[in-house]
Amino acid sequence: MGSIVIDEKYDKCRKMLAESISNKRYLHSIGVSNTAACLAMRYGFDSKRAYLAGLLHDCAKGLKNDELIATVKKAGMDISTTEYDNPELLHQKAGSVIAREKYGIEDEEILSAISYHTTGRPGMSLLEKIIFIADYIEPNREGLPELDKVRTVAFTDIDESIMMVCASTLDHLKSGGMVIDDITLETYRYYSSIKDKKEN
Ligand code: DGI
Ligand code: FE
Ligand code: FE
Repeated sequence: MGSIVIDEKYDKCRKMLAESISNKRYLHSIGVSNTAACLAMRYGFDSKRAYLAGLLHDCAKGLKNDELIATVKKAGMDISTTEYDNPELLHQKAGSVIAREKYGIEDEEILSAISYHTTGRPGMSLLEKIIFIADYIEPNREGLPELDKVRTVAFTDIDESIMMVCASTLDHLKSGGMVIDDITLETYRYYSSIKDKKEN
């Protein structure tokens, strides 16, 4: 249902996903997958791989906090103090573990795009950028700051759109008194400096 990619492999992933996250989250994932496929066409990346990364980016959203921690720990990945205190952040790392183990994804670029879709990171790969942005601009998103502008800029200058998303995430975290992860701040600084360099 709701797919621009027809392939048995994707049917199976969609079915498994629909059974493990809420319907709202599933529709968001379909939105991200289709948006990621379009951004891939624009920037020269394989659309089907982008589609799959978008589809699975939030596959760990159905897990409770203790399950997120256990999943990431079991895979031998590090958990920072900030992540322990805000386990919601761990759905990116746990998502890559589940995509590999449950969905059988072996494509390391896809797994990495899932791993960094919430915080981003400095020097993201093209697919990481595509998923980071698609997550923010997909058609079902509502009420985020400057959404229409970010949607336009995403298709003209993806780095600038990342800087805009990072800035609005930081504002949101600050106004809600939430802990800002170092990597969230580093991503913002990195993409702001790219913008500054382009302007000078
Ligand atoms: O999973 P989604 O809702 O589709 O979107 P996402 O993966 O970008 O997660 C968004 C949430 O992540 C949002 O509630 C803010 C939170 N977040 C992002 N960066 C940070 C953060 N939360 C904390 N505490 N610290 C961060 O640096
Ligand atoms: Fe997410
Ligand atoms: Fe998402």
